[in-house]
Amino acid sequence: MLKSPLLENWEFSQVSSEHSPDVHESWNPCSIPTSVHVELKRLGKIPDPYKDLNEWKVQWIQEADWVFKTQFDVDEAQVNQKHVDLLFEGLDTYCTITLNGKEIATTDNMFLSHRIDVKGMIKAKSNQLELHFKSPWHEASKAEAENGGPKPLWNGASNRLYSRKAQYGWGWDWGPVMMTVGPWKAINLETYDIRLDEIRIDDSLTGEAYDHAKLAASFTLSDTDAEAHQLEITLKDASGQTIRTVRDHPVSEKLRWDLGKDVKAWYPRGYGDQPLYDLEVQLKNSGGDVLDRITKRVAFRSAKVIQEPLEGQEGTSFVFEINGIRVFCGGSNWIPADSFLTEIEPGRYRAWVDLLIRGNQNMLRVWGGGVYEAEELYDACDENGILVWQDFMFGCGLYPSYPKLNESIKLEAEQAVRRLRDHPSVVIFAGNNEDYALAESIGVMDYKDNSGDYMNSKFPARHVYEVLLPEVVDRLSNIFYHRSSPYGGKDSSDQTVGDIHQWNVWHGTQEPWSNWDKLAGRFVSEFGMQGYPNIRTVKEWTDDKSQLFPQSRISVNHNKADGFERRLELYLMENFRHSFDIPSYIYYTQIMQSECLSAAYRLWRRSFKGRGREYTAGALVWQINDCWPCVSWAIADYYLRPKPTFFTIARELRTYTVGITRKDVKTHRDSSTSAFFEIKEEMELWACNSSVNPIDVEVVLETFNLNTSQREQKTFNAQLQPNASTEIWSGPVPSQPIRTDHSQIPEPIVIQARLYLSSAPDKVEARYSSWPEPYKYLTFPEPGLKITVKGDEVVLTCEKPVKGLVLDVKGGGDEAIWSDQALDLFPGDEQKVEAKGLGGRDVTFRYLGDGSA
Ligand code: BMA
Repeated sequence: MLKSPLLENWEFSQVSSEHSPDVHESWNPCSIPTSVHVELKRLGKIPDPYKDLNEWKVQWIQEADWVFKTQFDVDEAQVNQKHVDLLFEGLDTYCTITLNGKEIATTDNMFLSHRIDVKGMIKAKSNQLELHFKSPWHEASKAEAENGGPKPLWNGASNRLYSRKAQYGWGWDWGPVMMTVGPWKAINLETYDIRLDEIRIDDSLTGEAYDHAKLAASFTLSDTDAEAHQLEITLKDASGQTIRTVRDHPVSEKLRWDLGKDVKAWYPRGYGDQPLYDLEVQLKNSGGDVLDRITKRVAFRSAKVIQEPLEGQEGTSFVFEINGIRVFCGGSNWIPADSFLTEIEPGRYRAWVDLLIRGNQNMLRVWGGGVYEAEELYDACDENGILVWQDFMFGCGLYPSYPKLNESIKLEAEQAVRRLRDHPSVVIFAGNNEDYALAESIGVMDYKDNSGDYMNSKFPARHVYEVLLPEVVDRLSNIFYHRSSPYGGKDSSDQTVGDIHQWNVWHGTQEPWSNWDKLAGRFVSEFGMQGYPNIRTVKEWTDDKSQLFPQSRISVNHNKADGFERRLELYLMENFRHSFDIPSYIYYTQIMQSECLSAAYRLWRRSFKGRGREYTAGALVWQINDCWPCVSWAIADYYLRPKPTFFTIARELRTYTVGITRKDVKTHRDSSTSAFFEIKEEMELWACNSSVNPIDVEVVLETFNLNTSQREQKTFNAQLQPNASTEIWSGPVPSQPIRTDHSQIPEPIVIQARLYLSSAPDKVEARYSSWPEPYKYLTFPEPGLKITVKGDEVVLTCEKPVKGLVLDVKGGGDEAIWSDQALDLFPGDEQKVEAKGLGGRDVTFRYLGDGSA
């Protein structure tokens, strides 16, 4: 088979259309994959859409028609092959394709690839290929008008529900309205006599230790008369060593290999290695000539979602079990890494996965309002043991369901499942994002209707999520299917069954984050809090210094969330004394986000208590990334700059952690009185161990009174149970007096817990400081903070506790890569932070109560 990419020598132009009849064509060169905005920006014809208010200057692009065209020659030998195909890997979105003046296809689904038979139409010289893209906005509106009209949704405009195009392009509560147009993936000319069309690989791990491997594979060719062909199939390990091989395997026969212990199991990170194998398949004719070859990556793992009754609590678990190990999934939600997908350079997905790894995360949810992602992302997850939760591409809407659309969705799902099923990282498919939640919110979800016949119901897309998609997933893969995220129980917000999106912090009832434990679910696949990005990122979105304040028109345009000022202020005012200059606002929103999100991971991981007690088995923050420079819930910004919360979450996801909660307990003298009572401040101490072995530890608990500098210490020896949390102690906060009326102010006591492994008693393995909250009441003493820079290392000590220390390179020079941020310091507990690239430069810093607020 010969593959010729057709990526160079393209030209594009706007062309006249029904909606813009007077356009003068102006052809400009480009190469593909690309999109119109990207090219116009490159040509200097539009300003950078990410800057200032420019987003609004480029909205006309999506309402215009565009043509991309190229001319190419083909080898005579290729023209004469039995098959001549054009393979379009992705066209965004409404495209009429003409070859040498003849229409060969029209497309309306950006998630599909198209193989078009052009035998007899391709010439050796001067072929003309033209892609005429119609305005996505107008086409979506047309489909909407013809098929049922506007339907309810959250985010964007209603015509998006009728368009199989990445939904976030319509604008989201973190993203600009940027509806791209163009060939967003490669185009190839493929010529061949016969070709391997599909390889289905099913592997399994059995045995008590999940160490007995089997592999089965079946093969489909492009032509049915395959009798005269055989396959040579070889399984190799990463070093190229052959594990099994067969020379003349008949195409129509299923390959079955009992591999026993000859291959090793793939584990999520933290639980074992990620051995990857290659299955090389060569298609040969009877003379032994190789006609086609495909190499598929294979890994061996068992992946299940366990939903079982739980000890002492209602409902059922929702826990991922990989090779028999039940894994607490601490991870993130993923949105597309750019509004312009074709601008994501090779390596960028890997850089994101590297960040997940630095953050000790083990799961990524590819959210349904974006795209089935690039191979590089899944490959990096495979290689690093990051589990992937994959949504189908529907989000926050009451989607229509009609035969023409469903046909396209079916093809899309088949292609997506075929592509993604070979990735060991992919462990779940979910039908959509929040479409049941939306249907419930408008009263159209009827859980009593299980007829299977939903096309004419008030929630017609149930047909897609409950009939169409599960059939495709089941037929084409062994991957678990979940109807939606969230889904399960009496409704999609049921805290005892399935997964939930916990948005009652920030959205909803706007709870304080101290309530995360009560807000838990069996698996929390979304929750979040906004925080500003790094100052460098803020400065990227405008050159106008006069706009660098949080309430400026340009700052506001770079935060797309409804009511964000009110919500940020609610959480800031309730907790911090703060000011509004941009550096302070960055610092305080970041610390607020960090406090809020790290508390969720801490409290929910505590609820992963061992087999049969996996009360919460996952926490995926909304969201790891951004698609442009902005203020959002992201824990790292568009430029991959981690926000402080990235580090505090990372601390909560280490193999060993320690946690504290504290609360006032009020007891009245008897039931007749309101005035006579006692308030005791009680605390609880626990530790977590995600390794599969029990571990002996020592936990040192130390208190420090910020007023008196009085200290007290307690030591606990404990064995942490494997892969679960272990309660260590509960009791009154040491040295906190009992109060008998509300005018008595509790002593400002900071409690620090340090965890040491008994096998390494000199190294602090985990630490956590519990401060009296809310912080707004505290008068922070001068802490005697000492910061010593030694090359790429920063050594931190203090005389009194420090809260929320954020470091940066002094003078705003090139940033360093920090190993930790948002640090809490405690006297006598020196901390060292690595700062790659700091190279001995001075650092600036902020902490709570540092006098700069
Ligand atoms: C969730 C997501 C997104 C949204 C986020 C923040 O519901 O699924 O739709 O961006 O909330 O509002």
